[in-house]
Amino acid sequence: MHETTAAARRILDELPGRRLTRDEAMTLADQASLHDLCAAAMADRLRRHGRSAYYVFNQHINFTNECVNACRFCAFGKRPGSPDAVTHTVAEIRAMVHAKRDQTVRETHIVGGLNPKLPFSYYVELLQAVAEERPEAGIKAFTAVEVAHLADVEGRSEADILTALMQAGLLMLPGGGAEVFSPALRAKLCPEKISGERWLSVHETAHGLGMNTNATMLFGHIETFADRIDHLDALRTLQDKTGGFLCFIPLPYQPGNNALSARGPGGADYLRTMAISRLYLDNIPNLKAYWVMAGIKAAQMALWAGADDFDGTLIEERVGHAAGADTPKGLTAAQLRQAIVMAGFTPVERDARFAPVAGA
Ligand code: V47
Repeated sequence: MHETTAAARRILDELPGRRLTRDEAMTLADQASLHDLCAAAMADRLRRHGRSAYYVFNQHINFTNECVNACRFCAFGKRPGSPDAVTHTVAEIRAMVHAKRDQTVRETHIVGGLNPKLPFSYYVELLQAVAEERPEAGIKAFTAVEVAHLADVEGRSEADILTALMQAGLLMLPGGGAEVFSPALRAKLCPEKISGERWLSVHETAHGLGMNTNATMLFGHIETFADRIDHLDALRTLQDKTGGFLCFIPLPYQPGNNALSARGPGGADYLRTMAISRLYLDNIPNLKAYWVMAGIKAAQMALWAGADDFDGTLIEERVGHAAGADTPKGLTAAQLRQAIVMAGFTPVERDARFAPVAGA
């Protein structure tokens, strides 16, 4: 595979300026060459972002790995009572942020697991402490899965929970927990997790409250390309309604230390998926090449397949590395800039909401 067929060529020739249908996206997935897909996605990303490739000074923080959901692909979460389960106090999290005070950080990315012992007040105090320690960084924290869990435990609406979290300092929701929306696949991959519909509904609520969010798709395991396009279609439909998504992140499945026996996508599949995502999601401004899970070299190539964001310094990533990601746990800004320049793009520092940092 793949020489571009006449049918796929016709679709590519009609781009840009026309929205891909689901069937057309499937035709491209099955019948367009990698080269032609990347050329079309590159033309699209050049129109949106020119040669800029964004990166951010960020710090990843994981407050707990204890989780009542046992997602089959996840090597990070530990069952309650497991000897490997760790939950940090708010004071410990504050100290983690404080310990990096000498480094620039413009985005604090906080995620954990569903630990039923943590009361809602913990989440509020956590945000308040991080906002106090690092007021200049936007806080991107707690996935839709955690928001739904807190709403259920507290017997409050998701809007109520989100409003209280925003008042405590929450700027954005990260894109995690989306996995693939197909109910049949979720039943196999993550049966305890909220449905795709509920994930979308939490994001719709957040957008309605004026909060931006990101979206992910976990791919390269047991799903088909049709499942991926259904997932993209659900995101595009919601984005038409709300306009609240800032960034889409295709996450290549990492096969280590987890209960799923699947291999993970190869490099060509990663690039095809990025390119089709860029072409399909005409209403989402940014696409992230998440170097942690893609690998630095594939992430560099993804900048030629429609991606414009290289994510960040991270300091210490744990979710991908628990599942065997063989990348460093963090990169310096100089390393990120060098990777972007060596890929043929112009590094542009951004903040948590994707605004370029003036004077950077
Ligand atoms: O939701 C879990 C995924 C996600 C594996 O919003 C795995 O900017 C691959 O969402 N292989 C968390 N992926 C990470 C995430 C994220 C990362 C970077 C930036 C942003 C953003 C969001 O990691 C989980 C799950 O989908 N995940 N296990 C695995 N074995």
